[in-house]
Amino acid sequence: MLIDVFPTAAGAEPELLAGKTVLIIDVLRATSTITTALANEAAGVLPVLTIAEAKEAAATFAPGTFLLGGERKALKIPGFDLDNSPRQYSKGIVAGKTIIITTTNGTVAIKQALPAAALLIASFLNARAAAREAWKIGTDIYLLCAGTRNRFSLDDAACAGMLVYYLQELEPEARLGDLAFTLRHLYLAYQKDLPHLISHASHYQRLVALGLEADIAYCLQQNIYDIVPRWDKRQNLIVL
Ligand code: 3SL
Ligand code: MG
Repeated sequence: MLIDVFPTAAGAEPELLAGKTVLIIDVLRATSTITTALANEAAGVLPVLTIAEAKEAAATFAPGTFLLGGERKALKIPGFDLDNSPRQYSKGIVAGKTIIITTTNGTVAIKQALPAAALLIASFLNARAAAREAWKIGTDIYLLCAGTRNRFSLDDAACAGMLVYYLQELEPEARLGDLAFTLRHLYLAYQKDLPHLISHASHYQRLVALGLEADIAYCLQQNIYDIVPRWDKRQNLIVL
């Protein structure tokens, strides 16, 4: 089994992901938000690339059955119901609803990986469960970091390192690609204080500047959910 990491959504060729298991990582904040929405009993999550596409998709749902969520420049999109703060996706708000979501990096990474044989959503919130689920499938595993605007993002990379560590515990003979090897060591060096490592991330600092420290604290919790959202080709949705 090969385990490797792509540092940005744009860096992963969809043809390479075809037939593989892909774990999508956008710690701050899209994959943390999607995981939280489904943990809180959302019916499903529909990722789209543009605001226009989100509105078009919304028009196909009955009123009261969906919510529009996501961000541009980390802020709520005018006319949408929710922004990209996982703390907004509480059970009382999302239970039973389909979430149509568009974000700057996370939903781009998800779309990039649609040719994968299995597409799973990972974050610190569900890292152990996500690693176990990916490993059980038994194919090569690619960890696709969303990155920030086509650049390496330390928050996603730290989570990828943790996932590689968990995967290698499950499959000690796994072959690690160069970045998987490197990020596993990064994780091991900082595992006792990941928030300190991630505080150097430019996106972390941007969220702090917007007063979103509570979102960061929420997203950096480890293994609080034992669920793994996955793309369901038949339903065209992310579900549990
Ligand atoms: O990267 C993304 O897609 C977003 O999650 C970024 S933000 O934290 O909402 O700005
Ligand atoms: Mg991000």
